[in-house]
Amino acid sequence: MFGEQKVSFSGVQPSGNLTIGNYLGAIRNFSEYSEKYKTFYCVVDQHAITVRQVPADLRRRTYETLALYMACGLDPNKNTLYVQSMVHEHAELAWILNCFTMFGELSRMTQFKDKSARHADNINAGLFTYPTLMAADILLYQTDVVPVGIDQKQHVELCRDIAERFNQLYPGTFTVPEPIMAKHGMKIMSLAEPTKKMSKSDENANAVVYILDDRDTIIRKFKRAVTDSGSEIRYDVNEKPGVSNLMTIYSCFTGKSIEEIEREFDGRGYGDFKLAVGEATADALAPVQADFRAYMSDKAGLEAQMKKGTEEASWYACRTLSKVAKKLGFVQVR
Ligand code: ATP
Ligand code: LTN
Repeated sequence: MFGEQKVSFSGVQPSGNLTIGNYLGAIRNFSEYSEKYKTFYCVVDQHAITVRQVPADLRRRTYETLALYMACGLDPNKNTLYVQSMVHEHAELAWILNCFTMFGELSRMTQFKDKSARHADNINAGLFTYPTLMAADILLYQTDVVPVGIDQKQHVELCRDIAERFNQLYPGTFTVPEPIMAKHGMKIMSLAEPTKKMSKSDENANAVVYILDDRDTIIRKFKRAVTDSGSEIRYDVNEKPGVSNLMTIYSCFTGKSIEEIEREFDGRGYGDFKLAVGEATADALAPVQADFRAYMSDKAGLEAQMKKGTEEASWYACRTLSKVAKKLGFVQVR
């Protein structure tokens, strides 16, 4: 809560091409709060450098992520859209929170364990303390809700623990946030290995549908998607993880319930079904792609939005950081 206003905050890393997992699990749900909440949606470029990035790619993807936010329906006049590294309070609060986060807590984070296994040559301290930067992002804005995919739930729970610990020592400092997950779509699985999360950093491009893939590519990827033995279109995550994942995607893009989908494809084969999923996905993404291209063709417009968002976010961030500094006993003479 900032004053009387409830707050929603979330972030996406500009670390690769965004997938339909990012879209259905996170970005699409951001706009749900635009009317009633004060909303902050950040391009978290400082998180992205925990693994090596090519500077030109990071820069381009930062613009692209902001353009995608807007193309996915986030109106910059109703939502504060900005870039993390342009608001220096994030890194400052992260340092402070590092001093209130336990080594053991960070060691238990599954994303750290996964990423350090995948990047064994670069297990840097940033990768380890990543959740405290994420906690700083969230707590700076006195956030009530954090719309995320299920893979981020553990980080938001750690953020709650940090906030509660801090509040116990310095009462009334932070709002304790809650993770909010889409009912369906909180974990879209890989098309090649449907027991694994669809991830933008997957090396197999056929396992992943990107928001910006063209229609033919989308349809081809779904045609090739791994399905299960048998031929029935039935939702059963344990027995039929491939088909169940496709049903979730189809449900998210068409608004049809799982029961309606089972009825629609009763007696029909996987071929028909996969084509329908591909077409529904391509149809739903087409307007997002068109808007994305329009926003990307106006770099000055994007920069103006970044500037506006930075100014708005900085005002809130500065308020919280100076409250924290006062509570801690830092001298502030200005
Ligand atoms: P990486 O593969 O590099 O770890 P990522 O694809 O997980 O990245 P992030 O930028 O870390 O992408 O995530 C942005 C948001 O998208 C987060 O809220 C995350 O939970 C959500 N998200 C990512 N992948 C999926 C998925 N497969 N299903 C649902 N939500 C997802
Ligand atoms: N850690 C998240 C991205 C992220 C985020 C946040 C999400 C950084 N800061 C604050 C919600 C709130 C990820 O890897 N997907």
